[in-house]
Amino acid sequence: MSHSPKSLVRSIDPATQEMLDLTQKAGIETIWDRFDAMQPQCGFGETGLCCRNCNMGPCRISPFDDAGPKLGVCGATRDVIVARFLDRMIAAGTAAHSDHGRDIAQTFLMAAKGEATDYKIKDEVKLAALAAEFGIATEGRVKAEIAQELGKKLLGQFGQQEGALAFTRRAPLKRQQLWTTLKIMPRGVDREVVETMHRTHIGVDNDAVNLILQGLRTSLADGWGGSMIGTELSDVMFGTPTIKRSAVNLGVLKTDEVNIIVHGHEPTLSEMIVAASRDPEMVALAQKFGAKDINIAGLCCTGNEILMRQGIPSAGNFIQQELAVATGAVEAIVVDVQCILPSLVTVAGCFHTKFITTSPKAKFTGATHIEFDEKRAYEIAKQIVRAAVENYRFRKPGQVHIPNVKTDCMVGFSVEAIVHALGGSLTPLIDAIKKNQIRGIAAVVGCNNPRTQHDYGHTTLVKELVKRDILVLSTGCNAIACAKVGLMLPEGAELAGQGLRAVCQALGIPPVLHMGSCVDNSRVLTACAAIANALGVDISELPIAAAAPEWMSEKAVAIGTYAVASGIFTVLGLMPPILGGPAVTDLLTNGAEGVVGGKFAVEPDPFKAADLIEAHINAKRRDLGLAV
Ligand code: NFS
Repeated sequence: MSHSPKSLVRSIDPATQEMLDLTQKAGIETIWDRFDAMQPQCGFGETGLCCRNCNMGPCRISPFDDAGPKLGVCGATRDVIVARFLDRMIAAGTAAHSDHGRDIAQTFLMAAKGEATDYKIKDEVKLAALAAEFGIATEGRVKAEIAQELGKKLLGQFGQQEGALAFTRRAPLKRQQLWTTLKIMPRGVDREVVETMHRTHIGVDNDAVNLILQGLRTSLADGWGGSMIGTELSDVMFGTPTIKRSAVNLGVLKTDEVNIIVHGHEPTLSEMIVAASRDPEMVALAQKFGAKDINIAGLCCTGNEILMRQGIPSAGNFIQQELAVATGAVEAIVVDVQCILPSLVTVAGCFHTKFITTSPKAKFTGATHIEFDEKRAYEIAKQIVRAAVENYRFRKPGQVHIPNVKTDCMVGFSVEAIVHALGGSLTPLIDAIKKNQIRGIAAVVGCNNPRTQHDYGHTTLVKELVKRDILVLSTGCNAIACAKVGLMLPEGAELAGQGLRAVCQALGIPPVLHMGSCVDNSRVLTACAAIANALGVDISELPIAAAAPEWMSEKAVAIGTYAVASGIFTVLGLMPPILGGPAVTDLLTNGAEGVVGGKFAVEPDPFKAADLIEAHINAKRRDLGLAV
């Protein structure tokens, strides 16, 4: 099928192109249309030089030395303004991941106490492992007791005021010592976010370097704190992901079934919706209304959570959400928090689709609100599923258009699943790296952004990396992009270089391993720490790198920053709003390496980004005395 030139420019994904043609014809506005309408965007904002932190502003400083005011009204320099704003982005991203982690910890604790009986301790092996890690006695104790103690300990991490976050102990000793020496060891999750908000208030911290150091500390509270707590406890409660098959893209929606899309981030809701959709009473009701069955599809990172654990297909990544609704085949799109476009209310309004919000934290004017309560989780999930099923009869067949585009994928690569696939330890992977079969590892993650062609940066970079024998660990919207082009099938190994291909073929795995949602980037940290510890080196000495080719959210800024603060070279495909602060830009893209062993690079061209990553990996290999 040939698509309009506009659709071809906007995305490389045929399902997206097809739906973009349709929405254009139908006059349904999408994220791309609003992005175009927003041009040209404010140059002060783009360079980070618009400060609205107090009511003497907004202060707009020209990035050029020769024009206009050089200081904010308070006297803040360009670098201070840029550093303050960047810190606030990090704090917001950390807050988002960590509030998710806190919700998981609270649900976990309620489950352990028997107050949220619909949630269970599914993975007792992981519970025992975490108990051992935290010095919790297990002898003669029932799992509920152990879980309660673990839940309390981890929930306590959010409000901890002193010391170090417990999971930082996973990092190599050298790394922990470095964080302590630099005074960037995260003390408590909430404390770091609050302190960042304090220090970026007018007239507090006015030294750009000191501000950035606090930004690093805050991000570490995300990666080694809030996010890691979210991942670990979700695994215990819902099961640690194991390798399984599924499918992605809009073609996973079904013409003859009730389609429910779960969208957002926290598995507490989506897991229950999946369970309720399998309830014989609900299935019978669907059949009564003429549907064959109930089909659940995910979107964004809650989609990744149920994809990894349940094999539930994903309808697409972030930027496809309006298009999923525009298929006219969705009875309900059910959301919790994060990455949910407010415009879904309008798009859903063009169809019979119910847009159901569930979190008291995330209401959307015009949506149907059915508030979720973990203590009555299954009952409410059934209520939501029922609302969707009853809506099936209002579907207008003439409005239904589901692109016949979907791709199979292999997912579920938790650290535990990788270790299992390797026969019980990471040693075979480390040996493959030593032998130069696998040159190194790159974590490619993050969002979509209408600033750049959808999925092009993600898939081109990843293809280039695997071609160069670099194993890719993937999460979030990158994972869905990779799955769409077949990189997450064992056959995807044909695109890999000789060495990586041989390893993948021997193990029957793809060259790109789906490690989960964005919160699950903590799995990448855990894996890197384990490899570094096995080799007796710091994370910054490993032949590894990270990239976020199409990032857009504040969460992505927090993730990129904790990667760098953990010693990982990180390539962004899009420029963050920092160029107005020359000293900050230099610190992040250059000086940081001498301090924390990691730094940022910004490279929109995925081929050049691959060159940067390859060069970095080669340099690290040389330093370790490994062949290049
Ligand atoms: Ni993470 Fe980006 Fe959102 Fe997931 Fe996708 S947009 S920061 S990848 S869904 S959180």
